[in-house]
Amino acid sequence: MPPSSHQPFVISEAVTEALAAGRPVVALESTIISHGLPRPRNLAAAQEFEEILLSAGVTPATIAVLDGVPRIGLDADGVSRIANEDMVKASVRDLPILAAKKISGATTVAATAYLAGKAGVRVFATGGLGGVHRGASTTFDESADLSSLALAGVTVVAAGVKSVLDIAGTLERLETLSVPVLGYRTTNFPSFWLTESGEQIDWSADSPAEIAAVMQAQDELGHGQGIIVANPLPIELQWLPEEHDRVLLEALSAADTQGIRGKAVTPFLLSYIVGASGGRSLEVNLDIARNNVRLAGEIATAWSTRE
Ligand code: PSU
Ligand code: MN
Repeated sequence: MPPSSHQPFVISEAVTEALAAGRPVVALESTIISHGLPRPRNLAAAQEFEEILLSAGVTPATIAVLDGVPRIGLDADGVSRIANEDMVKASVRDLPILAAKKISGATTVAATAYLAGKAGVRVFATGGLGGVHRGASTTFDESADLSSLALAGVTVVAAGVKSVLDIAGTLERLETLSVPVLGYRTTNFPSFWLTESGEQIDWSADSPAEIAAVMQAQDELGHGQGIIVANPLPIELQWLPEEHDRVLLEALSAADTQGIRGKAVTPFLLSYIVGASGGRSLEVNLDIARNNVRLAGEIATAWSTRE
């Protein structure tokens, strides 16, 4: 391919048109589909997340690397590829390697936020963010999601960080990285499968319009980094806390015994927890993601119709 026609990443036609017309667009990540949810539910979930947005008049931009090319907005075939192919889990640092080798990868929150920011997609929905792992003071295991959000001008809706992590440590790092954290109608930071972690945060927002106003103010101040909207699952939908705590400890101990390290840790824990909870954690995980996709759609709509 001659250099002049080479594109480092491709924005789908639907997303290009929506952005050009100032219509709402929401980015969706693909690691949750490829590594976070089991087959075949993952494909149904990926399609459902897009449907939720479409029916709210919002253009979905699912993001993944296909054959080396980062894509912002996938067609039906692309969505089924991330659900069914054994793709690598791709963070920001993997993007140039995938590009040069022309291989496919499912993008983490870090890589999705980076690519969404490049494309001008301002709102992004996921389940739970990566963060500081328990024991990070010796392993240094901290998700690139945090540092990436500090650089990408994208608002991410997440049910906090997964409770497998060190939540207090993660909040400390977000403070250091100067990433604004807003609870949605709460100052009790959520803990993914559970509505509340008990960790208090400074700020909350009560409406999508208020979040759009924070985005606008951040743009005007010129501090072009991400914003986290911590959106708790309604209490009646949360996982039973006793069961959650029991399965979590079991999963952490299995990861330790089996010597799971690096980027394999999060997928291992999530899939272990699905098995050990008899599928219950999966149902809650799907409710979390739906809840976040819905709110992200509302924020993107408020953003596109702001004064
Ligand atoms: N949230 C989910 N399921 C997931 C993830 C988040 O509900 O599978 C993924 C995201 O892609 C996130 C990644 O970026 O886990 C974090 O992995 P790590 O801790 O290795 O950075
Ligand atoms: Mn890690």
